[in-house]
Amino acid sequence: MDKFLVRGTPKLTSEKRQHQPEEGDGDCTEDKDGTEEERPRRPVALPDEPHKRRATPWREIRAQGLNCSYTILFGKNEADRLFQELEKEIEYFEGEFTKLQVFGKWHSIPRKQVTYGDSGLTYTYSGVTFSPKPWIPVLEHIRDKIQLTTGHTFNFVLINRYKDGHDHIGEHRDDEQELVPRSPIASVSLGACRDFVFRHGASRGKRTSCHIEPIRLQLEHGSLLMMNFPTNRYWYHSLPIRKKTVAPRINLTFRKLMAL
Ligand SMILES: O=C(O)CCC(=O)C(=O)O
Repeated sequence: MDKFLVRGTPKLTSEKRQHQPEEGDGDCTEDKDGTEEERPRRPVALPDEPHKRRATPWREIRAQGLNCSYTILFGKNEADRLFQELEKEIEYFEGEFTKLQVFGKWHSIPRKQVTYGDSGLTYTYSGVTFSPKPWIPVLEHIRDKIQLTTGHTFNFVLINRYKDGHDHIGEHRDDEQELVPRSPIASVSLGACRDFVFRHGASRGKRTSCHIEPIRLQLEHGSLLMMNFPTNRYWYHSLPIRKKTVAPRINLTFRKLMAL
């Protein structure tokens, strides 16, 4: 899953993830592309502030082969509290698990990463197999809120921490063989608002077979982005470098894995 292209590398062969830094004018200022409609839908998200208890509307994001939904899952106070608790409780991988192999060379990943989940599961990408750490209360709380809100269940979470706008993740699809086929991926963002870009597989690289506009989103503090099937079959996503961002961000992608 997680492979990135080092600047100047001429050609990708087996890579699924590419690091393609894109420098924007600033954070969370770009226009949104793609088809979107705003309407209340089946899951009912209740903000944590009692005086604001009402369903948060979902934004439906649609394009050819892309099916995503976006909402604010946690109000500011709750999101602040969760961010602080994650900062205190999460123990990120160290040593060999902080490196990726690309073209036979090892590179440090430009962020911190860790996995938590049900025991017995494993997740392999870039040739490294990760065993999740056992669930802790703050992660169970976030997972349970997503499950209640969406009706989907999750047994694994990949956590990425970006210390500032220099940390990033390259273009990739979440298409590992361990994922339950057609299961959605639930992406919760806490901390700095960052740009997030979807690019259709047919529109990547120099020799593109067609031109499909990328879709740019801003992932806000407390937000939930549901990446539904078949999004990850056709679209790559990335969190580009944004040098003006100085604040940290934590992203949690909840997934449903099969025990292989
Ligand atoms: O930080 C993000 O929003 C993206 C994380 C991501 O792409 C992933 O976990 O696969």
